[in-house]
Amino acid sequence: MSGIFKLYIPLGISLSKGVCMPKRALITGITGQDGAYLAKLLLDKGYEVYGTYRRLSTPNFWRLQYLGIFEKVKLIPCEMTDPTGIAQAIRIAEPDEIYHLAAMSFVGASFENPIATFQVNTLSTIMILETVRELCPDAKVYFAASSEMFGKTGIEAKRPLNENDVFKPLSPYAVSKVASYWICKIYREAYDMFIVNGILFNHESPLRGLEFVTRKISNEVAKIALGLSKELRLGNLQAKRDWGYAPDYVYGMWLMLQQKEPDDYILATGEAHSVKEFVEKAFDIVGLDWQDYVKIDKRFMRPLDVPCLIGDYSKAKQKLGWEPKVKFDELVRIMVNEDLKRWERWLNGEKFPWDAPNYPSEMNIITRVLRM
Ligand code: NDP
Ligand code: GDR
Repeated sequence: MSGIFKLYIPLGISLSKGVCMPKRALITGITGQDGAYLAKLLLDKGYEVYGTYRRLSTPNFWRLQYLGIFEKVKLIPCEMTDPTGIAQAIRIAEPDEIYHLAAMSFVGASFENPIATFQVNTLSTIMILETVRELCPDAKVYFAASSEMFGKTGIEAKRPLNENDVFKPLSPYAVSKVASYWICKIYREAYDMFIVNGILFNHESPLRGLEFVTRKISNEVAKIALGLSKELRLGNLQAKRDWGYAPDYVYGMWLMLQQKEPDDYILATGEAHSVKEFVEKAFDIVGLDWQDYVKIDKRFMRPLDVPCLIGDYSKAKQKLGWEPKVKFDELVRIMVNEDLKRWERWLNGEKFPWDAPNYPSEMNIITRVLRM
């Protein structure tokens, strides 16, 4: 494998048996928000980028197309519950760096589908580590851990959380990530592998999935402003999150794999804002009063919800030189303005890679919550 006998030099080049070769990265979940931004970053750095996607009856490459990189990445079909597919993807890519991002990433849905959440999120991580150990033990691995793992600690600590705080998860999703986090640490120590846990707080962008609250708000506010919608139905408005900008965070992922020693890092902004604040700011941007449009709907309440999560990114700042560039106000502006532009283009009859017109109304989705 290419990872074994290499001497690493900076950026996207590695020296293999005296020959300069582009570094090879494998991204699981390249069709998601982070996968797409990370692929763009690595291509810009000269990497050869491989990405796994799952076969769907309708292709889901809009983010890669939106960033203009669809033709530049090499795609490998791979379902994250299939060990053969995972081994095959790693064999094909012969990666120097693996970014394991694929996951059932929606916390709310993990209450609906806890078993699938574990199968996809936790078993896939073990399968990847086992395959790397067997085939390319020198490959560096990034695992997408999450602030959601802190759960109840977020309520008890009443301060920004750091890498030494304990995990007290409050969702099946969080437990699936805690299990993966620990398996990553175990493989790192037991087999001396380069494995990093990136404990990332929420990060958003115009490429965020529509079921996540920030994009749900920016998309619906844009539609309301243009007369395409009349209301925005939400759950817990009091929940506070530490929201950053996804392109800043994928840069942090890359930095973590460029260090001499593997370690775990938090990426965050150090500020928390409530869902209500996000809503107010978003409606302000289009000159409307949120109270005229927002309705509370129990279907968007979770059986358990972490009330507040704030991250302390000082270790990443000190060791990686990483800092978030985009903070809350600018993030809301970027997202609302981008969704406004897209709906305006759509009204003008333009076609471009974009998810919103094909997204079903959430009112048509029947969940367990409705039956409780
Ligand atoms: P997304 O939901 O946007 O992307 C998830 C990716 O995983 C998609 O490519 C998706 O494919 C793929 N995937 C899901 N299930 C499977 C499966 N069964 N087999 C193969 N592929 C699958 O998530 P993000 O990009 O926002 O997040 C990336 C990672 O970081 C996730 O692991 C998430 O849990 C974690 N994370 C995210 C944070 C955030 O704020 N964004 C914060 C902390 C952690 P498809 O496109 O087909 O659905
Ligand atoms: P989160 O993000 O659960 O933090 O997970 P999400 O945007 O789904 O929820 C944030 C907070 O908003 C509240 N909320 C609503 N959420 C949604 N989705 N829809 C609503 O209508 C709504 N109303 C209020 C939620 O209850 C919650 O408190 C994200 C994901 O990216 C995870 O993969 C990642 O690990 C964590 O961030 C860090």
